[in-house]
This record gives sequence, C-alpha cells and structure tokens, in this order.
Amino acid sequence: MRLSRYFLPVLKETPAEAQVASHRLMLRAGMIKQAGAGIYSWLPLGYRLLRNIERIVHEEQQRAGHIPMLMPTLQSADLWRESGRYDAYGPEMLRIRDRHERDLLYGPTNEEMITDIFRSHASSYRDLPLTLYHIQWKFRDEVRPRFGVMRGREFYMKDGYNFDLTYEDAMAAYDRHMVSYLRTYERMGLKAIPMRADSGPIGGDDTHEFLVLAETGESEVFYDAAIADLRLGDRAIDYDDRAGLRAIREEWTTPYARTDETHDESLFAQIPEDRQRVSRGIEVGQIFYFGTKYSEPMGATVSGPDGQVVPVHMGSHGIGVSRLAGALIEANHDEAGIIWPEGVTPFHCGIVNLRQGDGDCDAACTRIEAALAAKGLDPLYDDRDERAGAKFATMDLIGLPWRITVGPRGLKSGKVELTSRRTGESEEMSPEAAIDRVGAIYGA
Ligand code: 5CA
Repeated sequence: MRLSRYFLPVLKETPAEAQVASHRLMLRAGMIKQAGAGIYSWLPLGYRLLRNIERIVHEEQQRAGHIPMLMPTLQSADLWRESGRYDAYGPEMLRIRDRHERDLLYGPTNEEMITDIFRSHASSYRDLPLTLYHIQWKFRDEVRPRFGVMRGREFYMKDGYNFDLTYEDAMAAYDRHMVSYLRTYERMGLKAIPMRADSGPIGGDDTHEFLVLAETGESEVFYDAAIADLRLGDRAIDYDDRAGLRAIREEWTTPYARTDETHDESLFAQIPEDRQRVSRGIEVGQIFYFGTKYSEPMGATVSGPDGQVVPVHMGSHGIGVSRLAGALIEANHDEAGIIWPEGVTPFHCGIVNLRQGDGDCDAACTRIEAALAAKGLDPLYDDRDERAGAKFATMDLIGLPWRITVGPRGLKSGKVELTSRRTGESEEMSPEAAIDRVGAIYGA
C-alpha cells in the first residue's frame, strides 16, 4: 500500500476526551472515529487490525472443531420471552419496534437464538457434540461507555455455543474452549490469564474470565505470579484428547487468579508472599457452562442412546474482538505510539523513503515493496513528499513492528536500514538482506 493513496487521517493533537492510551492512540493513528456514544467507525487502518484479530479467532476456533456461522444482529423479543430474559435483561437491552408493531431487540448475546436453531434441527444424541459460533456485532446500552472500543455500546464479539448430551461432555467442551482461547491470545502476543468469575446475566456456575494485565483495566485482579509465566508455546494440542485438555485447564487454573468479584482474601494469603500480585486487568473473554438453563425452558432436547428425551447441556463462550484492539494497545505502546505484535499488525513492515523524487531512492523503495508483496506480505510504503521526521513520527505512531528506511547516503554504499519499533534498534544491510529478514520474521 502506498501511503499517498491510502486513507490514514492521523491527528496531531491528543484528543481531550480520551482517558486511556489505547483510546488516544486509536484516534491519533486514524484507526477509529466516534459515531455516537460508545459507537465507532473503523477507519481503514483500524479495520485491518480488526480483520487480523478476527482471522486469528476464526482459525483457532476451527482448529478446535467449532463451526462458524452467522446470525443476525436483530432478534425477535418472543424468543427472549421464552427464556424469561426479555424482562430480566433490563435497560442494557436496546428494544426496537418495527412497522408491524412487533418487538425486536438488537442482540446483546445469542443464547436464545442459537437454542432455537438447535431445537429446530437437531433431535438425537447423534447430532452431538456440537459447537457453533459466530462473530457478529452486539449492542449493550452500557450506562457508561468509555475507553473507546474497550467499553462500547456497539461492539464486535465472537460468541460460541456448545451442545452436549452429558455434563462430562459439556465439561470437555469447556476445557476445549479454555485451551483454544489461551492459544488465541498467545498468537496475538497477549498474556491473558483465566480467572474464576461471576456469571452475571448469562447464568451458570462454571465460568472463567480471561484478563490481560494492564494498569488501565477495569477489574482489580489478584493472582499467583506463577501463572504469569505459563505458556502454551508450540506444544502440539490434540483437541480430541480430553485428558490432555483437562490437564492444561488444571495447569492454568490451579494457581490462584481471581477478579475483585470472586476474590477470597484467605485463599490469597496462602500464596507465598513473594508471589502474591495485585494488579488490574482487561477482560477479553469469558467462558460459561450453564447446563440446561436455556435448553429446558426452550425445549431443546435430544433422544439419548436409551431412547430417553433429555434437555441438552450447554455453555457459551465469548471473545471481545473489538475490545481486543484496545487491549492490545494498552499492553503494547510507548510515548511515541503503538507497538504492534507481529501476529496482528495491520501492515507487516513500513518503508520510509527519505528522499521522495530521487530516482535511486524511489526505485529501491518500489523494489522492496514488490519483493515483500511477492512473499505475501503487506508493506506500507510512505511515498509522501514529507520531511524524514514527520515520516518517522507517523510510523512510530501507527506502530508497525519493522521499518525499512531508504536514503540517498545509504544507497550509495548499497545499504538500507532495518529498524525494530519495539527496541528502537537499527541495523544497516543490503535491501535484499532486509527483505529476507522481514520475510523470515513472518515465516514468509
Ligand atoms: N454470551 C456470553 C458468552 S458468548 C457473553 O455474552 N459473554 S460476555 O458478556 O462475557 O461477553 C464476552 C466478551 O465480550 C467479554 O469478555 C468482553 O471481552 C466483550 N465485551 C462485553 N461487553 C463489552 C462492551 N461493552 N464493549 C466491548 N466489549 C465487550
């Protein structure tokens, strides 16, 4: 992509309304524009990020055997009357009436709709186990939308629903979700800790939230430092191996980790003092097991192997896809701007031409751009007629992890500069070496 032809409306001034770094930086880097309280347009750079986050979520869900689909944003109130949540949900639900005086709502979550789909089309234990998910916009009329996309009213969420014959099967689904979530966050370069949680309006007993540690997080968190060192790394994961998944769940849930909602001082005090941590966190996902809470009132049943008709065991599992955009920045930024982890970066590499219009510089940049594209990478080439300082400031602000700088002096000795946004370190090398290095970083 050529910056001169792109739409990157960066702001010079720090927007006064933004209280946290991620909100400030998303506005300054031209990633989002507020459309209303807690409602945002995703400008091209923000949209690329959102798509990358979404792609990783899709890949990891499907790796775990979960099946993608898409449900609408508008739902019929009648379905929610069946579960009893139409009245229970309260003012957070956006209620709408159509021209035929039918009550609709903008979905805050989809338990009712997916249960209706299931009961219409599945009737036997042979249809199980089944996990369906979608990534779709949600609306919750939060009292205090704030921190940009982190607590929006309209937000983008992955929500998945498992249907199982028995409690044991549903627990296997729970474990599978936990492991797939750990993998998802790790691929994004995030450390997200599962913490025992409260189930709120979704219901159920077993539930964990995933929290990214950040000073600006909305929840206070208490944990054993041992959990922060755990990594899945490149372990091979077999999603059919129930015992293996359970072992990973235990590894991640045995050390103490809770939010202020479920914190227990006396249990916390049992952790060796040098490992006790109190911090803040951003909730980027939550998994729930709620048994037959929806299947029973809504008649989502199957006939078991013995011919008996029983309600299915269910759980639901959410990832805050749009909130992750903010959480990623909270965990990865400095004074100058964003620092994208390679797994999610909207462009793989920036190319800065220090002397636009100079034949050699222009030709070298074009060659580097084409070579990176040939490797399947997306570079962002700053081909504007701007001062070097302004180009560097833009690159630092938008946070691409690698930058190749091309200038007339270096080119005379056949060199360009490769700079890491995270460390700030630069190295001189031939254009070919820089292309190979960037390619290798992304496994291209
Ligand atoms: N049905 C269940 C699981 S699919 C559910 O709705 N869970 S939830 O309420 O915990 O939401 C899932 C995730 O969506 C949260 O962990 C959070 O990351 C994100 N989320 C929730 N509310 C908002 C909001 N107002 N703005 C941005 N993201 C949100």
